[in-house]
Amino acid sequence: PIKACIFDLDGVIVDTTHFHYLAWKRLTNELGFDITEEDNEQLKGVSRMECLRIILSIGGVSTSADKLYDLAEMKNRWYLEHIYTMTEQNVIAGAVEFIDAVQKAGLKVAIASASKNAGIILDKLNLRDRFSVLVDGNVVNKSKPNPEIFLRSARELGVEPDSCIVFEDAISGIQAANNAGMRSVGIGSDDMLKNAHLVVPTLGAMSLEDLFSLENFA
Ligand code: G16
Ligand code: MG
Repeated sequence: PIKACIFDLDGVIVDTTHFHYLAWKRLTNELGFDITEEDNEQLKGVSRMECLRIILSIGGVSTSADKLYDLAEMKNRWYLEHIYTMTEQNVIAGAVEFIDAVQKAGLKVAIASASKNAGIILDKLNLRDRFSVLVDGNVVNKSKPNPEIFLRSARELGVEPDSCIVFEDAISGIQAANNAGMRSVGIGSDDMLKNAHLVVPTLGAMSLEDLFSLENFA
């Protein structure tokens, strides 16, 4: 039976994806090249340093280890400028309502985010208290598709991986959930997230009936 739901943060509950994109774009422009929305798809769910490596390889730029940290730090400062402007308007429509319904149905809920800023974002939007478990980029260092972040969430929730449902917008996140032996719900487009057990356009489109229909997947 399904006992818990594990939610990714960026792109599932809050619309920070565009803020990450703007900050990375600013960094690439600073370095003399550019990235597109399409490049940004590869950056979803991937840790900050891993994103930086991907971006530098797109631009054909190589740099020293010291400089890497400076660049990542600079991107993060620009990203946080956007984060501080966020209001409840940036919470994706219907997300909180669905999470509340899941809790009322007696299931546990956790956040599993690759972001080191997950706590800041949850606090800013007054969402932190809703989740009994938060596993983020400060405690996990293996990037999705490694299943570590979801396995750790299940452990902290006190449930078995096969009784968890993961909600993810990133290709790497769906793979990580599947690698953890969990059922996955893709948030976004069907053709992008083909490996998910179910795909819905947003969390707001998800019903408890859809959720419990996942029981039927072994
Ligand atoms: C998020 C984003 C990624 C971002 C990562 C690290 O993961 O999807 O694009 O690179 O966090 O973020 P930060 O630089 O804030 O530590 P998730 O797992 O929440 O989608
Ligand atoms: Mg995400």
